[in-house]
Amino acid sequence: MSTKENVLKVLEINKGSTISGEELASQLNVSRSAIWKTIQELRKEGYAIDAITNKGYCLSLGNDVLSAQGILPHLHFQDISDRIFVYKTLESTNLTAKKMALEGALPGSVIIAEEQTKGRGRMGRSFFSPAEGGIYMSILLRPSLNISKSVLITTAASVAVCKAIEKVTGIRCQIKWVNDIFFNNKKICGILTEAVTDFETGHIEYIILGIGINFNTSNSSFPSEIASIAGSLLPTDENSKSEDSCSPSRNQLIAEVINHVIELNDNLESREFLKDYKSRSLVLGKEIRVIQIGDSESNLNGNLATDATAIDIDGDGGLIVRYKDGTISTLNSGEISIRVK
Ligand code: BTX
Repeated sequence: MSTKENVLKVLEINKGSTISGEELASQLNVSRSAIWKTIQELRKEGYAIDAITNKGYCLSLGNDVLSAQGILPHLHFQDISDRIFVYKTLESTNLTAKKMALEGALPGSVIIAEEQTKGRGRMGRSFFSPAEGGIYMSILLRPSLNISKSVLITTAASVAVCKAIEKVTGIRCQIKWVNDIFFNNKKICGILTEAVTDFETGHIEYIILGIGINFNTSNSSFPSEIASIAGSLLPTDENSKSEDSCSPSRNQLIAEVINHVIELNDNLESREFLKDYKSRSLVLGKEIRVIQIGDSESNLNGNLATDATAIDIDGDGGLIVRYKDGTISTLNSGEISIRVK
């Protein structure tokens, strides 16, 4: 680890309290002037570090610059502590995760960006990923079950994200089958699960779980085409952005998402989480419109749409629906979208 990473690590562990330059220097075995220079560098990168006369340095509790060092104190799985990679800007964390997987990255690696320039959604759609206020992360997982059950991975991830959000903010979110998380009837998070396949054997080597959360994205920043559907967990408007020391941090939420995803992924077969999934469902018991993307018998923006009632979630995370003619069917495919009427 570089001196900068080490200084940040100690400041994060002592976040909110003061540590003297002398103590930092002796703990890290570097000179006091090296500490001073490092603090200046960190400040330039946006870290809110106070220097208190005769006491030393203090990383403000309201500091929310994303960093591995800020995530680690909240992480339960310290064996992956050297697999957390944080970037300022990426095209897409899923894309970088895929490249890293092909280059031999280990399972449990997490790729995080402050901003994405080509954030991806399902079926070629895009995910708006501005700098400041968002969380864009991809977790590399080894599939623990047959890929035909892949809906289950997304289902478990939705529950993991909801539990993490509830732990860190106290907010109880709902899930719209299969991969959208809602708060106050607005979409605050999307999940994109992709697979990396071995070309020769055709085996799935990795699952890339991409998670995008509008954490404290300002509501006014959403582009007009999504302004009516997108929302933010803890919205701030530009004038009221504060360094409130009590507000939860993105680093904390990222760590809790990782904790819950790994825990649930290790216990997928038990399907215990499906109870939680159902209790958070935004669609069960509701009239919905089932949209088959890209079907030629189109009647909704080039897609086939049928009205149905959402009646249950099956053991593999599929959505059981009853069509108007009484036919019952289970939706599993990623090529299907639903709208709550
Ligand atoms: P999705 O296809 O279900 O949702 C994308 C749709 O959601 C868009 O067409 C638009 O209508 C709406 N939308 C776009 N941006 C936002 C936003 N910021 N908030 C709310 N609604 C929005 C969902 O796909 C999966 C998204 C996964 C995003 C993560 S971020 C980290 C990782 N890297 C990456 O490139 N994608 C994933």
